[in-house]
Amino acid sequence: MSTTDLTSAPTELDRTIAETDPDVARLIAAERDRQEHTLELIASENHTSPAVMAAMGTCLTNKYAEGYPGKRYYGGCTFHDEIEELARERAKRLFKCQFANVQPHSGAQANMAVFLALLQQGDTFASLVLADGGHLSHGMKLNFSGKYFNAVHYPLIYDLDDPRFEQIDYDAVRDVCMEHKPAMILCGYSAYPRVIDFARFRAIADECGALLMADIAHIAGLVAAGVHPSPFPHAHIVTTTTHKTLRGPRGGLILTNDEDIAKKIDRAVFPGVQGGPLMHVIAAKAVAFHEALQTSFTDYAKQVVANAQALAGALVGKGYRLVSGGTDNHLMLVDLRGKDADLTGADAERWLEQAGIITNKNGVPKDPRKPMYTSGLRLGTPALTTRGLKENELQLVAELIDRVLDAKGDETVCAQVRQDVVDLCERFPMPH
Ligand code: DSN
Repeated sequence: MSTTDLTSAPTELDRTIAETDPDVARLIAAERDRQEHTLELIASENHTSPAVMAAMGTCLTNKYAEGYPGKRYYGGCTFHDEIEELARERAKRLFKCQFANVQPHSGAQANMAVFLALLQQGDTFASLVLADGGHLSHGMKLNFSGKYFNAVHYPLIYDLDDPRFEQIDYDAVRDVCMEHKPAMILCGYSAYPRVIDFARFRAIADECGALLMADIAHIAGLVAAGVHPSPFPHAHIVTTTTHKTLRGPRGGLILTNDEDIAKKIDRAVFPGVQGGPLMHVIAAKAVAFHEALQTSFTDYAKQVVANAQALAGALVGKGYRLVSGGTDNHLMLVDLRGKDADLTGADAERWLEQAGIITNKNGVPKDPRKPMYTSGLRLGTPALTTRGLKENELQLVAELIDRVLDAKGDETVCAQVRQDVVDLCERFPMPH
């Protein structure tokens, strides 16, 4: 296939939408082509199964179901009760915990509900220095978490001579928490490539009298498959998204083993921060949890990590510096300055996109550049692993990335790599 002819056959759904709205149908088809013919390396993205996607496009979107199973504010919720109950039961089985709220529309809304449920306005909480891999909802000044609560931050290890360079500084976590006595300690990150020691966080939380919240949005699929240690029984409260390594629909989820916390969370999600639940998305979550409970999902999660290690090893072999030296999970953070002092994450992201390799610029610890430029590039393997790529192909992907960056985005080189990307995509199609 030529790179100028990237069209795939219209689906039944395309035809249905096109009958009413050809403009939107054309854009959806174009986006599907884009996804089919590019390599998705954004660590927080994935390709859901056709069953998950189909569940979202159903009549369930027509219904208001404010409340919870058996306690709704609208009639006609019989099947919605069963669907939500199924989703809750499967989530509990998947993460081996006692309580689940499947209604949060997103990870940020799940986090907002936790703050509302467990903290008072102005309370102090501790989280990782945001520029070192945290998330907006972990205390960024413009976010609710930074506006209405007092965020204090713990650092990574920045001493080059320390073998744990750029890993969480647990001694400093303890120092920060003993000094500020936060009501809650937050762990779990958006760009942290190493295993999180939840037991150690819990010991610190107990010592300073804080609750421990784990936001496992990125690693949820790895946790569900037992490929990353579980935050349970250590965390009092766990939040996650459902669409990253967990490979479900775009959404959020809150888990706990504590009945009292569970009651507060239910009230905080509804009516605290949300109205009607997105029942079509909750059905898709149920389908995704069912998929994640299968042995094949464990194999998938193991391969995600093996692929990340293959990609990381190949990049290091080509002279790239990875934050913390490597990865234990699905993602890595490339410090581009190790290869070329002038190279920014913004340039790398743009050039790679021209070659059909989709990534995102990301700050590295102590990054002197602004977030719109950055010195880093975040890469993850969940989506490529879903397509069936394995270690050998990830080494090839490292080669393609290096060709583009080494040529500083030269158009001819990008066009050649683009063709190799399309060939790879054709060999490893997206789930249909
Ligand atoms: N925006 C997500 C990410 O890309 O990591 C975090 O929510």
